[in-house]
Amino acid sequence: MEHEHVRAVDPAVADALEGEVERQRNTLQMIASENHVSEAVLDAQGSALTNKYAEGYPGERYYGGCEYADEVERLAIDRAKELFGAEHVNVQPHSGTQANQAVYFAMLEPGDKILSLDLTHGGHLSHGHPANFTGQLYEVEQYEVDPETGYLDYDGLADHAEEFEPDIIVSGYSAYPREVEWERIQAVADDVDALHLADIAHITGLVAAGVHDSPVGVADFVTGSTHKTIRAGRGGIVMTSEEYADDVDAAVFPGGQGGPLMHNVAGKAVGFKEALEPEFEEYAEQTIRNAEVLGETLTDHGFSLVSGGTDNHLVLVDLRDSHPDTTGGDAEEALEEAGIVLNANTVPGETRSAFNPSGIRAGTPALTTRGFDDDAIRTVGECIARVIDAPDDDAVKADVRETVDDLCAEFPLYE
Ligand code: DSN
Repeated sequence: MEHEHVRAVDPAVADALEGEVERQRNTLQMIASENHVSEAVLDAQGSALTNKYAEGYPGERYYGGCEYADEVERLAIDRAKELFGAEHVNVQPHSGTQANQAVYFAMLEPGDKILSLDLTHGGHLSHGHPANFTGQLYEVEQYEVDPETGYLDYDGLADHAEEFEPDIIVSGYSAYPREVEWERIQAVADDVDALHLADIAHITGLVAAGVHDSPVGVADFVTGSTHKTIRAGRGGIVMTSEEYADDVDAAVFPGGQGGPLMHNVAGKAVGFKEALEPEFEEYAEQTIRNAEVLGETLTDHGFSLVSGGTDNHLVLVDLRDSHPDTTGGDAEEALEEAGIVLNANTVPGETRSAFNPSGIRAGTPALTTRGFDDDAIRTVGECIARVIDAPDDDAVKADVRETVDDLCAEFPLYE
């Protein structure tokens, strides 16, 4: 990737862009919310559609010259409908958070009640955290995972909902390694006459491929981001039934956004096309298999996993039992020095701060895109264990860095 046009104008930015490509090529990306999109998606996102204003929706725009914008947006919508089996799809949200914002804005009044999973138990800022607009505009209470098992406490959620009487229950998570039983949460929502928003940002690709149970057709609203496991253009998506279609569309535009980022909508269309190919299901299956192997390898080395394992693309490691003197931040930093990039993460029952919590979260979507198989992931798991066992040992980190170099050469990126 030469970025020759940027280089001709702005060598400083060209250096940074090339540096980023090299960083992604030469290190292992294990942040569970990240992936490597195809060059086709990159191409679409870097297209002249970035110049186009297309406020409105296909066939009903507030600007002229929208024939290609219309075509691209219709393709993105039709492909998303096919992938997810959704009645109505809005592909304009700039991000997963803005997709959630659209649902809240469409259905809630300020002061209405949200019941969502606590952030330290795997939830998301946009589900009602006090620092987020949701925590300030709405009345929020939060449910938790079972402290013993690490699984969602569905009975506790039901009791909490009965007592709190929320207007909306939010499901779908950022750091929850287990399959979600959408119907059980829907039953709770039905019992208390609440709406149900399922935010599948992390698992959009797994749901599209049919390797994780789908909330589409179960929950009233399903939101997601489009650049994580599904590997399409960067942004968000809202899916709902015809009943709420107009409200959601009006909440996205003009309610919360102006002109859609049409270059990203093009990236979504291209990525969705790729996700409709049979190979994508194999990719999604291997992503889950890789997370399983990673979890087993870490468990074999004495690490504790929240919930004891994983059903999806990520593992959440609680370091407090196995490495009480090592924080998530220490582990993240030492691993990055060895060429493995992941993030420190809070864990259920967190006893440290969100800035330097007690766990790490590791995901397999990006490595699986590079072709990592069971053996390669086992090697990665062993590398992670070696570094966390000795985070200050430079010789260990240098040795692991060599293994990382070998893996990067064996599974090249953006050749
Ligand atoms: N920040 C993303 C994550 O890492 O989970 C979600 O928006």
